[in-house]
Amino acid sequence: MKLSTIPLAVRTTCPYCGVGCGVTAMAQPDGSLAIAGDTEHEANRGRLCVKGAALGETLGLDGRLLQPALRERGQLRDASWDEALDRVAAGFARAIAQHGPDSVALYVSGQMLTEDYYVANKLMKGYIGSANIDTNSRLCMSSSVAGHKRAFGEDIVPGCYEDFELADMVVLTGSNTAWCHPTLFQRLVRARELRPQMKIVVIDPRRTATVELADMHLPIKPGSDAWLFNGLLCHLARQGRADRDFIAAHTEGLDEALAAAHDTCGDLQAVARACRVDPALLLAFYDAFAATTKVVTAYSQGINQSSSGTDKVNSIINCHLLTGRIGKPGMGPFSLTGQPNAMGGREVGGLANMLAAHMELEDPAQRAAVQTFWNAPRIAQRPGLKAVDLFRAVEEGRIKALWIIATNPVVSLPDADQARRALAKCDLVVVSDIVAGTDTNAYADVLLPALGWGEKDGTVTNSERRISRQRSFLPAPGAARADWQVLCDVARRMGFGGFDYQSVHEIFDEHARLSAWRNEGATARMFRLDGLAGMSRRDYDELEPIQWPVTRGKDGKPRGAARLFGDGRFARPSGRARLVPVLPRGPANLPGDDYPLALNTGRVRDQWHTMTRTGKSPRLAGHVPEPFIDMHPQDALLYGVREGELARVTSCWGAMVARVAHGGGIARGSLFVPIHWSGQTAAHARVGAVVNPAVDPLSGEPEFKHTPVRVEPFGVAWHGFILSRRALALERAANWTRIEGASAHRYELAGRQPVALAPGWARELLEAVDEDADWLEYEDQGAGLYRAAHLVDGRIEACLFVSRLPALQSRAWLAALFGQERLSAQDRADLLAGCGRAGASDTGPTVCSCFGVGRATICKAISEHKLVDVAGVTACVKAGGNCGSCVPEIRQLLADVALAAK
Ligand SMILES: Nc1nc2c(c(=O)[nH]1)N[C@H]1C(S)=C(S)[C@@H](COP(=O)(O)OP(=O)(O)OC[C@H]3O[C@@H](n4cnc5c(=O)[nH]c(N)nc54)[C@H](O)[C@@H]3O)O[C@H]1N2
Ligand SMILES: Nc1nc2c(c(=O)[nH]1)N[C@H]1C(S)=C(S)[C@@H](COP(=O)(O)OP(=O)(O)OC[C@H]3O[C@@H](n4cnc5c(=O)[nH]c(N)nc54)[C@H](O)[C@@H]3O)O[C@H]1N2
Ligand code: SF4
Ligand SMILES: [Mo]
Repeated sequence: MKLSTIPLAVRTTCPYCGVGCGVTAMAQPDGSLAIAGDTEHEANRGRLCVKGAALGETLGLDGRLLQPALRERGQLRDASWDEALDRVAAGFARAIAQHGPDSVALYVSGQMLTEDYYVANKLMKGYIGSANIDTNSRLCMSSSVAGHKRAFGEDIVPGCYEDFELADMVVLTGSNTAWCHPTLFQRLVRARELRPQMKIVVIDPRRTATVELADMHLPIKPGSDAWLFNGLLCHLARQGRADRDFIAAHTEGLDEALAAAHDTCGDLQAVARACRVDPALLLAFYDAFAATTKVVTAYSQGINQSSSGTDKVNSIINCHLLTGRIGKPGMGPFSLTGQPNAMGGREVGGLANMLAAHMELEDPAQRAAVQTFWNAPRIAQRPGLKAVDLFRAVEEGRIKALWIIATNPVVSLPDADQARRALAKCDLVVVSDIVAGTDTNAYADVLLPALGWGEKDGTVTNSERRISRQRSFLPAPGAARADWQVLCDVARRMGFGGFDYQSVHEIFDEHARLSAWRNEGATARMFRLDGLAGMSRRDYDELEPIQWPVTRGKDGKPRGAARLFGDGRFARPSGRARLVPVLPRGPANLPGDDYPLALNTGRVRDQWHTMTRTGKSPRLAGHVPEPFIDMHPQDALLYGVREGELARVTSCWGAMVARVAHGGGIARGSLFVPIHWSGQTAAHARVGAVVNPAVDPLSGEPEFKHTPVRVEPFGVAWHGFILSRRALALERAANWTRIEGASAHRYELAGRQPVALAPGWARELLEAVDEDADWLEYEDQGAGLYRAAHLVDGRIEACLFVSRLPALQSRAWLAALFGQERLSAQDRADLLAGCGRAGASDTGPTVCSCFGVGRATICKAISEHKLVDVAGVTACVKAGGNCGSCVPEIRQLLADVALAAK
């Protein structure tokens, strides 16, 4: 890519997780781009995790959607913006005219910038007059939103990242922080190095990478958090830890909450049974929590993604309210947000049950306030459909036109095959994305190319309420345009005024002014950006990261706030926080005879969601090169599946296929499958199809962490892999998965037909039809071995290795051949022999992605040099010396090697 036109160094914000790290992008003399952590950004102070560090590798234009496209007679064809926008505006207008405003919907994303989000919400709620705009934050943060509103009266995270460093105990529940919020986790680990008395507790049914660095792990039964925290509430009360003054002055509902907790969780033994943990361990945790004033309880999807997610959130907040441990340095409940702008979306009211600027859709005065401010022709009168219901309404034909922006619901929704059915039936599906090939795009009638990270411009808000600028430093590729511009264009074509913005600065200013609009008196909202209203374009462009609420200091400069509620004032009409009575309940669907196991789903360290961006980086591909089904070895034995072989996971809703793995620290009775693979990267590994669509009754957040399933062998006659410079269509393989290597696509595949039966099949598979090409082939039918390579002008184009067993040759030395312009005679012989020369041995899956160090290299160094700690490993092979994300895995390897040596 030509980067010579970009300014020298631009300070921006990472587009991945909610930590919201500051990034500096620098053009290099060779035209490439160097990415570094912004040392002045408070969130990360110069650190980046490996996903952030690899951003430069994901910006190439291959695979990008560069031109609008329209579907005609089943085929997509390129179109002009005019044509595409007309089609969208006319389609929406027609549906509204014929079936009313609730017959159209927007499904948007926490990866949009605040300015994009603001415009989308304004269009739908204020001008179309329906609240049928929901977002993938429904799948992510909505239980926290609902919990915050019940307890505090407003969706507010009280604390900040510094609290993690100031605390004496940090409880991480339902959060694999080491992998999902890596730089924050590194801050925490460093703080503990400085103050070893500080304790880290992890509550997670799995022994995750986060657990490797924890002082205590409670491997609770999936879904049992509310029992645990209700039990803690009782324990704290019994131990006299209730802060009487704080409770009397600043809370309500204590008696009801305590009564509910006592009724259900008054007995420690009973709680230990409900949570399936050792009572002594539980008591040790309770005692430590009781004895420590400075406690942060941070939580993420193990809490939110549950049919009782909102109650789980409140059971945590209750413990902090009882002890008055909130709003002060080093303490408080802390919801870790997932996406880069999960927070910003909530500020503008992007969810179907919110309005804008933290105003309430169901409050007539606030509705009128927003309508007046927007000068809008109408305003949505009631909450719209939440994501899962929205897609049901689409399938039932109640939604006629749907516009999806910056999310990939065919992969990420629960019961994801339902999402497919819904989109297939919908009259008009519009998709705005940055890449051309996604599972969702396949259902688009109109495809709109969006600007991506580095090209788009605006603001995002991270988990600690810190607003940061994402700045553009790359030219717009092809015909791609910013999402806000496209939304405004459609709004104008639908005849709406109020969308004549010239820049993101104007939108932000309107958003800031709205936050202060009629915001006074007893019901004043705490979310306010008064201090940022009226900024000049230049001030906006130069905006330094700042935490809301933002007021103006005496010097006239914007002043942020690190913490809220420190004065004991909450956003409820009484000014008091509410302890919510919680009656714990288990997952909606429980395992039974047909589906005896519980499926848990989540993330791996180096991939982001559906891999449309991280999937482009070879550096990130090596850590987990394939989808997997992690399960306990005894369960594998029981259900007749074997490590390394393929298995199928089936639920009432759908099925998926991946390779069985052990070692993910999973208890008996559960499976863990990563969420990242889609129809673009695997034949059958889209786990969303298996996930049950049960949701929390208040928040509507799906129960992604718990679906009853069964597992069985996926029988195949052979296993194989392909390295190919060209992307291949592998429809004929029974199963395949794909990742990107440095010079070749890498496919793992498996087939049902015996290889020998179909002569010429391999040439077809590799698309090696060129008669002039070299075709090397080796076959041993008795042993079930087959190898082939396709060369053009001495350069390797593709190769295929097949065996009856899943353990095939190392891909590392083969991949190296793709870096060569010509293969030597020795290379050709090696290809047929199926092994590289000595010294080119496989280093195994990547552990340290920053320095590309494999597992085998680390294990060898540990045993040869008798290494005993991570520092020793780093000194010897560099692994762990940069972002630190792999430190937990290095610790695990140190333990494994020590165990093996005994
Ligand atoms: N590498 C990477 N990082 C990411 C993302 C990514 O795609 N890749 N995505 C970002 C986004 S949008 C989000 S929302 C966050 C998610 O961040 P996390 O929530 O930390 O990640 P998950 O892997 O979804 O799930 C967290 C843990 O919850 C545990 N869990 C399951 N059931 C229960 C339960 O009943 N109780 C408890 N206590 N724990 C349970 C799971 O075993 C899992 O380890 O990550 C963000 N960061
Ligand atoms: N089974 C299971 N499913 C889950 C979860 C789970 O834990 N388990 N977690 C859920 C959670 S927490 C989340 S957040 C979701 C995430 O799920 P999705 O939001 O569906 O996943 P992404 O891959 O991030 O999708 C973002 C899409 O937007 C595109 N894109 C990127 N930047 C831009 C832009 O600037 N403009 C536009 N228009 N498009 C852009 C990307 O190419 C991509 O196609 O998944 C949810 N689904
Ligand atoms: S921790 Fe999150 S925000 Fe920071 S670099 Fe990594 S993915 Fe980006
Ligand atoms: Mo998320």
